[in-house]
Amino acid sequence: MKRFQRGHDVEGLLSAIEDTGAVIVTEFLPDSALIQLRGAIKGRAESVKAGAEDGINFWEKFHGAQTKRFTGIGLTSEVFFDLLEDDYLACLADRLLGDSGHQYWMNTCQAMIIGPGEAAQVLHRDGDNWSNVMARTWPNCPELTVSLILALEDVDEVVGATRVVPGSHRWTDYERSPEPAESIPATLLAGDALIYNGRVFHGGGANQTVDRWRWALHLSFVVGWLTPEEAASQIYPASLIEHRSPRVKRLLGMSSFNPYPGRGGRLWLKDFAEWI
Ligand SMILES: O=C(O)CCC(=O)C(=O)O
Repeated sequence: MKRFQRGHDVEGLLSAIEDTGAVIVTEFLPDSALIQLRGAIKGRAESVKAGAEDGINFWEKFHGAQTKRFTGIGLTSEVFFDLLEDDYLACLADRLLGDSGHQYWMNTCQAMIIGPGEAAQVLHRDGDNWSNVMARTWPNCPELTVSLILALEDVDEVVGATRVVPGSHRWTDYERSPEPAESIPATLLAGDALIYNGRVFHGGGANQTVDRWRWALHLSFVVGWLTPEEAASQIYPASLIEHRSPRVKRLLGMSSFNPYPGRGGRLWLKDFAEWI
């Protein structure tokens, strides 16, 4: 996987993502923001139990019994909003999800804190959240989603670095499943970010330690004509959002979707009218 310093031209990043499916951006988040975000997430993690509690076996396994996850990151850290406004990430997402006239939602922002002894997550494609679109249009499906994993502390292979199967976004056979040995770890220093498209196989790595947690934050975007994973407009109170930029409002589902200049209908309307 190629590594680029933050600020490297977006064309270079795009061509690496096109080639491999993923790229690492070093020093993605400045130290001051990193310290603030890490503190907020560690504080909240103290009251979160490891494991999914919905009683659905698949999700318990997918999220990991020893792993802590939570969303609503903007309820505890203002850095969340800075990330939504981040010019560099916006530029990349605009290009990757450009088919939707640059209108996309935040898909989800969640802490992914892999605990000691956790097994490797199943390798999967994030685009399979919308598998009907993926399966029916593969291998020519539009880019539906783009994801970022930000290291809040250094992340090495033994603590559970995300594993990526390079080039798997270009496999012609949609049904082909990767062997674990085809994956490589995305090791990150605190503040670095792994950015990957919705078609590449990847998954959280096994945490082989007995006492270290893998501290990371996931942030992803999805095209505006699909339903995001996190119901942001139900999580964030209007008072926290209404004074923010049109971009943040749109990302969090607090304004309409208009496909212009693309084709298609306006969506997420109020009495047939667009709103913001
Ligand atoms: O934790 C990770 O490194 C990846 C997690 C992931 O890909 C997911 O849950 O969709």
